[in-house]
Amino acid sequence: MLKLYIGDKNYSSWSMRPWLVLKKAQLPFAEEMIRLCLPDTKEKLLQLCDAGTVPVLRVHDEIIPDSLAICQWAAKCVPNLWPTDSKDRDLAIGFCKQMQDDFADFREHAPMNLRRRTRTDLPSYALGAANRLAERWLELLSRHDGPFLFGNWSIADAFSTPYATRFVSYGVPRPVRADTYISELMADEDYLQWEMQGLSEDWRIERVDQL
Ligand SMILES: N[C@@H](CCC(=O)N[C@@H](CS)C(=O)NCC(=O)O)C(=O)O
Repeated sequence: MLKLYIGDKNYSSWSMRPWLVLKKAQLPFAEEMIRLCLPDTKEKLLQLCDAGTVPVLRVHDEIIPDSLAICQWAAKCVPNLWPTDSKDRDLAIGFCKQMQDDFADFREHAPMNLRRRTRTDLPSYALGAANRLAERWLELLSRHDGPFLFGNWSIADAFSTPYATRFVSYGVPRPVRADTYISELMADEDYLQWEMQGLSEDWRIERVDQL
């Protein structure tokens, strides 16, 4: 029995990734939301695991924190979640690490907020990070036919999806090919299910909504 603990669907970019991956893997799972930025959020998260963050996957009695670790676990059950070519697989894993660790300036100034639609000018360094990310997408997309980074959909695309929503939410300029990729990610039926549930959350995190 699998249970995925997640944050708010409108705001929790890290939670979206393994949720999409478990859906694509067709692994049945229960989910429980721990709302972020409330006075008791940290206490609840720390009760769940030492990392004190979501997402967390419970597999029987085992607890797996960290979005990439959860996706790696899913790929052990359903290997085609990674590209089949071993070089591509290594590249895809490295790409996911980069999605976690890099582009902090973009993430900070354009936090995931699915219901947000604005044209706020981002500071130049945040725009620079967004441009660098779009370039990385173009580089990978040019190596394969097919709509996704490694041809077929893979965990790398799940890691790109929250960034795709940031480009759209904040009206960040992007090259046409990157825009097509963003549209592809945001037309995905699992993404749309997540988005619909996120949009129906009727509470706000003011600090994020003001950006
Ligand atoms: N590296 C972790 C980061 C997870 C993370 O930062 N999650 C945020 C929610 S989107 C969180 O739990 N924040 C709550 C807090 O830090 O108190 C992962 O990939 O899962």
